[in-house]
Amino acid sequence: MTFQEKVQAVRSKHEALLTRKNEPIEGNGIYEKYKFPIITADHTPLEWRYDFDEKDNPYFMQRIMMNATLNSGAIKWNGKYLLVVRTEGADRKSFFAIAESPNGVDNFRFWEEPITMPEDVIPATNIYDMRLTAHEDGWIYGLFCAERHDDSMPNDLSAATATCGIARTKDLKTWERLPDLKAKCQQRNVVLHPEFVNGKYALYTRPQDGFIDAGSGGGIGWALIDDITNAEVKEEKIINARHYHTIMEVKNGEGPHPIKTAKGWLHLAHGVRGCASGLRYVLYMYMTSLEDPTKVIAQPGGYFLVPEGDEYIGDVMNVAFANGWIADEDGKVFIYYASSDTRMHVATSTIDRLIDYCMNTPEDGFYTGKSVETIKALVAKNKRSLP
Ligand code: M1P
Repeated sequence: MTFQEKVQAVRSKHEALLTRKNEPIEGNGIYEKYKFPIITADHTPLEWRYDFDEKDNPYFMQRIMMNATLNSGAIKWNGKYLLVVRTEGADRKSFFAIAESPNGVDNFRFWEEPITMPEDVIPATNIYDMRLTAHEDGWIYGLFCAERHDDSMPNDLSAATATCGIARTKDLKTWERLPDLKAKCQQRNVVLHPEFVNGKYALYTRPQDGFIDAGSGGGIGWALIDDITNAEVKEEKIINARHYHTIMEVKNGEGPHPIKTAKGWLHLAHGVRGCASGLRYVLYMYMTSLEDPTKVIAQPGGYFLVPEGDEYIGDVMNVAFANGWIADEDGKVFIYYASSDTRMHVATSTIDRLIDYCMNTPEDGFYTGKSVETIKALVAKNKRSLP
């Protein structure tokens, strides 16, 4: 093959992938997953990966390889479905890049260049998992994890710290970096609530003892912030706690910011438990009160969405993770989740179905006996209602 023929072959294959039609697969009544992942490393622009100059790249090899496209923030913007994709190169560095789709389920195409995220005082080694919030103050905020080496352990090359980075934008192209969140402990999975609460900015937090270990962190926290341009967690209370022998025994974390509905705030989060094969990350939902967003009013037991089939396989196996969803005005909801820290997927549902799921799924009774009682109560109900 000539150089030009190789270029042509790669371009055609790429275009076919980008324009591949997606279709829902049979759902569980709560949501429908889709046949194909929506964004993979292969979706990233060829110009990021290849040098198209034959003189400099006679073998037409990839000069910069991409490893994964995962945990993406989401927003509807000028009628398009936009994901701020955590894109990871072969060098393990994540960066943010926007991919846009006309319909939310396929034809995702990256913008020409990744986002240049300004640094805080100390540059971050890695940044990832942005949660987008179009706040009522008029800005679009991106809160993300800023990871740095933990210099208090100079001999441990794996020792790291997680801090919440904060940036804001009006056009998703130019970002203003604000100082990182100040807190008494490490923080990951921090999310900005879209409305002021008592005149203050409100954060969902996830206090943690170490970089990986949530330890005594307790669960998803809530903190009011006086000044977002110099944000500090002064007081924090746990609003969604972890519990022994549940899907969130080891840790949990808020997903995207909650969706406001007539019945309360709909939340999507991830829960983690340990097992022989390592950590298992699944998604779960809960609802909080409109009058008091710190009060949980519905908490279905167990998981909402888990990795299935090929979704189990990837860089970090057995992981479903979501930090973006979009609710359309007609009530359709696009849930964007990553599988096994490798690729992005979509599942669709509606506000009404998600509320029904949250309000009518039995809670976790925390004991096996309770689970049996719950099943038997349903059997009895069905006996009464069936002809
Ligand atoms: O590897 C699974 C996930 O692990 C972390 O999530 P958490 O903070 O809840 O432990 C994050 O690094 C996340 O990006 C990753 O998907």
